[in-house]
Amino acid sequence: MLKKFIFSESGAVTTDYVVLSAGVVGVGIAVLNSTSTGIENLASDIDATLRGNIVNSSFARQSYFDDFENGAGFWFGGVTDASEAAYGGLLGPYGGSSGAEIVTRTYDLMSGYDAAVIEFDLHAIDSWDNEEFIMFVDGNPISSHSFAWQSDGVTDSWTTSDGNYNISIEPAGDRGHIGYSSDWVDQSFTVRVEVTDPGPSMSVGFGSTLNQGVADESWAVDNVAVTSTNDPSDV
Ligand SMILES: [Ca+2]
Ligand SMILES: [Ca+2]
Ligand SMILES: [Ca+2]
Repeated sequence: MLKKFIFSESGAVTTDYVVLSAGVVGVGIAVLNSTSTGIENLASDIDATLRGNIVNSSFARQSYFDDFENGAGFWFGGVTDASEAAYGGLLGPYGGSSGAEIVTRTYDLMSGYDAAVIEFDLHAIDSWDNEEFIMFVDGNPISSHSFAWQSDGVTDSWTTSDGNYNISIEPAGDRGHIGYSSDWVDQSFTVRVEVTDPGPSMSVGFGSTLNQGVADESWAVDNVAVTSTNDPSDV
């Protein structure tokens, strides 16, 4: 199998081989990152290329993007599902985690940028009763937002007083059944977080205080974009 990939001259099959080997190469890159600053940038570039998810790299900005149409990628604790046509592939659905961070991804941010922008779609699915969806950056909760099945929009919220985070959340449509349990209505939101001075790497994660079964109430995220930039207003 492997031999066949290596000797193939087909671009499509070669891509398959790269995807196949990316996990193995990643182990080596992790070691390089921890031992050599000089090699780190090169290792990071190769790593990101193998992941295939730097979608826009220029002097102005660098972006990572996950649409979860082909699995959870480098999300630790990641599960994906594509069983609901209206949602497509998404990270989740997840039930409660007692407020703890249940899924996270660490991003290597290119040097030379003093800000980062995190953007994603949030789906509040089925019978929410004012439980909290919690966002984490570098392992620390930076915000929580509550939803209720019988109410449109956000029903309660908390955001950190740390001035390095500027958080916004907007409904992406009216509340109504979109997917999963047809007994309960759902609502989607567009979330944006501007981070000042994120440092050379930044982890982004999520959790919730949902307290019933995942088939009864859940959350999922999709289209997660993380962009290094000097001008968040341009992202
Ligand atoms: Ca998707
Ligand atoms: Ca539903
Ligand atoms: Ca509940």
